[in-house]
Amino acid sequence: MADLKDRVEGLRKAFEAEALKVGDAKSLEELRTAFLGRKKGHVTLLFEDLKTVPAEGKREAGRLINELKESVTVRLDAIEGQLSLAWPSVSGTSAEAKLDLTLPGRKKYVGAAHPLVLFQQEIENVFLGMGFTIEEGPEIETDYYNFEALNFPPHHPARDSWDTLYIKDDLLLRTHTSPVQIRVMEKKKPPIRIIIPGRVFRRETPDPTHLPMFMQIEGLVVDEGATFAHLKGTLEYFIRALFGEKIKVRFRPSFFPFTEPSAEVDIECIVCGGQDKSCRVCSGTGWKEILGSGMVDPQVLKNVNIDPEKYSGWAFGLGIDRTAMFAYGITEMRHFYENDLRFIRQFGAK
Ligand code: 2U9
Repeated sequence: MADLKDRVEGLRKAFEAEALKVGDAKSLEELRTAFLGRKKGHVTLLFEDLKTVPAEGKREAGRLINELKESVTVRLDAIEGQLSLAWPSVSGTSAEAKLDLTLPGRKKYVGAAHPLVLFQQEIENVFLGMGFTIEEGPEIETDYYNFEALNFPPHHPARDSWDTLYIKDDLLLRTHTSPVQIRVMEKKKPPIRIIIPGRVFRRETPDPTHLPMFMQIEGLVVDEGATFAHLKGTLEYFIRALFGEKIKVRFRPSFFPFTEPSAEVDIECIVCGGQDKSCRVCSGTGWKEILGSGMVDPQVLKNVNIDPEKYSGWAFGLGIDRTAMFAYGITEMRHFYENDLRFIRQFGAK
């Protein structure tokens, strides 16, 4: 038994000495065979000798040999790992082992914000500068928050123009970010001055200007004495911050179930300047609609227990994708979501 213990120790030392000399796959395999080879490996032969150890020492001897086998295997695998990570030798003989030091290096690109994120931040910064704060909410909503609280009665035909993707009867993908305003008004009392950016979903067949998922930003102000004049002044200020001081702006009457009165906001077509009768962007009208807006319907305030006799509100909404397309002269909305680096790298930081 003492004899076997000495042999195990001797082999361990001999293996360590040999392991330090291994420098390539060939010498590694030679060492593996010398110690673990199926017929004549040193460790394998130790197992043979185990048969001759008297019964009372067998258990201990078996343990020692197994320990040696385990540590030899672990060490051989570690060396193999190191060799596979190592650079191929420049002086190697096989063709693929040689490094071609004349090859140009690979350029490393630094990540950058997505164009839609950059545009969203541009919009957010204008409103943050006017004292608005940013709110967010769930993309999966109930019928109540997406429709009913916003003055769409059940089965009302107005729901048809918000082509909705349902998950089940009472669960849907929000068609606008407006449910977030309802959630905020339920929790906070006026004055409220918030913007809500986020993804929204509609049942659309994709084409160059429509996608079933897009980005929206909406805003809401509720306060004592909030008026349409504040709405108009704020949105004009926003448009001029984004498109320049000189841009022409007009407000047009419109209808939304949740605002009364409502208005859509057009700006002068920056693509043709109103000069091209066949302009693809403004269809020759010279105007491009960029915002919807209006005074919050008193019924919507009642729905969240805000007294419409004391408070009034105004709100607006715009499509981030749509507006970014207009601002950058992009004619295909799908570019934003395909993440082709040739497109993405044209915006912001490179
Ligand atoms: C509450 C009260 C009022 C949000 C508004 C619009 C008008 C609007 C569209 C613009 C383009 C959506 O992305 S788009 O298709 N939005 O025209 N949104 S007023 O009004 C609200 C919202 C919440 C509680």
